[in-house]
Amino acid sequence: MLARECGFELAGVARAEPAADAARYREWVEAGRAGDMRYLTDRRAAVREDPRNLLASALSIVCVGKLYQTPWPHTAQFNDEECAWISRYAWGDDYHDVLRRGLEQLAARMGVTEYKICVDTAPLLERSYARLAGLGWIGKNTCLINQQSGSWFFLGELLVPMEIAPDAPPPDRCGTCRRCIEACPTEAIVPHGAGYTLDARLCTSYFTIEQRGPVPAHMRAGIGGHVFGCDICQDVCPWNGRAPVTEDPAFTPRHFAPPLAEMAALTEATFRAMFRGSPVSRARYFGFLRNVAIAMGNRGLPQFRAPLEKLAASEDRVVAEHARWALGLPAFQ
Ligand code: B12
Ligand code: SF4
Ligand code: SF4
Repeated sequence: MLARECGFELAGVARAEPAADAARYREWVEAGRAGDMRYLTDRRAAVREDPRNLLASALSIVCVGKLYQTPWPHTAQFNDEECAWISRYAWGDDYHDVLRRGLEQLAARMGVTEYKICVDTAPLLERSYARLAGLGWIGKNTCLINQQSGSWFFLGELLVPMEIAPDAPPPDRCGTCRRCIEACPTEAIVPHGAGYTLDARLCTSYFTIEQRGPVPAHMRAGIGGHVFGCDICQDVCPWNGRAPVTEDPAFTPRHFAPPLAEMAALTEATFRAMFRGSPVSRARYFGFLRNVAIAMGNRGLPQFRAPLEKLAASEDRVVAEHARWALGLPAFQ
């Protein structure tokens, strides 16, 4: 109830004790599946093993979920080849700020003065604890899925030095479904033991958001028109078929499918102004232009030749190389 008043549709409690899934995480890192995401593999990897490394006095983790779904098209429903695809989660304000504000309110309402707020960036296995707190199960696409709310929600946590009765994890409801595995254009959802995991080194979301430097040439075709993130494995999930929409105006779309040619023409200053306070700023200016060059190459429209020629002369050698790659594709020969 309190969590709802602070803007969270989902809430539950897990014990602040060592992560039962820590071994899964270690295996994932050891297999190299984190790619170049150093914040997952450096000394912070071990911090994830116990939430008390973040707040020594923590006894409970209040896990919250905040919906960001809006009644706008899914990837496959939007076919304008001239436009870039930005992932649904990045259409509105940066969720880190939105969730942090809600969690600060929640701490105040709970009357706790000693606490730790985590939203995405802290070394905490967020999906593991959210599952234990009853918010959902971990689907084959590795997203946390709630039976009523689907998976279009962000996670946040409040670590508190209070004993609160924990919730219980729900059953796994993926059953025999394999839609996400079959729909992923880059085959990034790979078998792991009896289940599945995500190999970030094959995932469009990783390439377009996290990876600095060049994207391996053999992976570029699978990226299609995506310039920031990817939603395909959630678009196809049956549990998202009737997912509720957010009522928070912070997530009202302001960056839905912008024209690729306009994106290619952004200066660093206009990029910064356009994406200030948006998750897209994480890609950084030249990383975003690199993504735009890949998307233009994959779309192969004749009107992209001139903007690609301009990008091929970019001062940034990675952007220039990706634009040259695009111009070398059969569509431009
Ligand atoms: C690194 C990262 C990424 C990487 C790697 C993703 C990945 N699957 O690992 C990349 C850049 C690819 C990525 C993409 C996205 N991300 Co991300 N990401 C993270 C981050 C920072 C760490 C995730 C991590 O530790 N990965 C390592 C692997 C091993 O962990 P894992 O897959 O979560 O698995 C753990 C548990 O889930 C559990 N587990 C896994 N499988 C199973 C199965 C069973 C049966 C059981 C019991 C347990 C279990 O064990 C593992 C070890 O703890 C978290 C925030 C955080 N601090 O946790 C956000 C987070 C997972 N991302 C989020 C989002 C929204 C996205 C995107 C949707 C963004 C987009 N549209 O592009 C995509 C979704 C792609 C996908 N299918 O996962 C949300 C997910 C919300 C949700 N409902 O699940 C998070 C929680 C951020 C947040 N605070 O809201 N992300
Ligand atoms: S986010 Fe896209 S590329 Fe990554 S696993 Fe899902 S469908 Fe595949
Ligand atoms: S698409 Fe099917 S297999 Fe994939 S996460 Fe959703 S229910 Fe599970």
